[in-house]
Amino acid sequence: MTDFSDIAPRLAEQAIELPSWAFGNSGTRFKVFAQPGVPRDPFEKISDAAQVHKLTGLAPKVALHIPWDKVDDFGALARHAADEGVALGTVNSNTFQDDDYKLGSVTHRDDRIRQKAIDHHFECIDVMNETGSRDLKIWLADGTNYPGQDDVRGRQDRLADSLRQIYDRLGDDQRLVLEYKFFEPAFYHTDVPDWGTSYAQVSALGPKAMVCLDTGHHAPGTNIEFIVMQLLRLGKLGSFDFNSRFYADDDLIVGAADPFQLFRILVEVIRGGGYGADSDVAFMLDQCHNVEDKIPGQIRSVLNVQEMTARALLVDRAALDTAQAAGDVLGAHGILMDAFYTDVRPALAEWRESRGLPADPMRAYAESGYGAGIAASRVGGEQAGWGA
Ligand code: AOS
Ligand code: ZN
Ligand code: ZN
Repeated sequence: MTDFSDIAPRLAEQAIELPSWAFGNSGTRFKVFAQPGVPRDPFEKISDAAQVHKLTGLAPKVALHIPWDKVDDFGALARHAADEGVALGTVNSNTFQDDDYKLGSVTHRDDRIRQKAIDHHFECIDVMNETGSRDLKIWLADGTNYPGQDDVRGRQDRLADSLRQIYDRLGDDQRLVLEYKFFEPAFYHTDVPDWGTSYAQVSALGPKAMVCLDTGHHAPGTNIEFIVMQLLRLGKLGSFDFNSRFYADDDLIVGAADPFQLFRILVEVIRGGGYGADSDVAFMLDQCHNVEDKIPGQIRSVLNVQEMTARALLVDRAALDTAQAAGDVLGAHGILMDAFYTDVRPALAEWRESRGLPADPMRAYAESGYGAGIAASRVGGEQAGWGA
């Protein structure tokens, strides 16, 4: 098997984007549990995200959500991020919270509402121009609840037209990534339900439009690594939203529900050239921490991605190719499983120390006093929620 020392340099190429909304209070439709010290504004969310990067070296960017992270001066927010040692990343649009969007946003039959949704994306691009962000991520809640409720073909055509208008606004170095999700909040049909629909829509737009794959947005049993392989093969995998699902779109800590699935996904990422400094694939988390502490929840998440990345890098590709070519079914399978079952945690702890990082970032955070500090100092104002 490949030796850890051979893959160590490649681990330094890992960069994971944290979602600003992971640091706000969140919950289910039953209850949002408030936590002490939760940020009161986007500046404090960035400061919390920066702790994750400081202790792990893995999370140099923070993704924003507009309007949840709307500030008067995005230049000031970008400077604050730089002061904290991170940068602003993907801008996520939001066309799912206004009453106007009850029956759709960029697919809506009413020209006024559809234009409002398009204008919101123009506003997001204005934000990107100020923050220096590369990616506009579009996730749409558009869909219907009942057969016959609307003409699904007409909606698809309006979606294409709206995306075209948004795409045409992008700068030369900016991209649009279109996320798919098979259900929720609409339960009969969703306008971008699967990778095929996203791929068809972004392919019609041009080279700056890509697919975003959220690991929680598939039916149980879906072979997600196959989709990863196909999108990389087609040159259209723009970004990931990483999280875990047990049942639906659970948004739990990545690698918690099924570490083996995360490993298999990362094997295909590496196989397809999606990993490393010269890849354009953005690795975002899309998670909420409803009952656990948020900053440690994010630290645990990026460490989980790193552990499975290390295991995936350990796959002996030459031996695997040889076994596959020889038709050695169980031999090939065994080579993959040898890498998966390798406990890389001690080697990663040493790797971190060699780079001036704490061997155990979870423990380092607990001992840092940061959590107690924000709980004591952030007492006035309104704490941010999963939304604003
Ligand atoms: C929604 O289910 C999608 O996963 C979105 O990517 C994301 O969770 C949302 O935009 C966060 O608000
Ligand atoms: Zn997502
Ligand atoms: Zn989701």
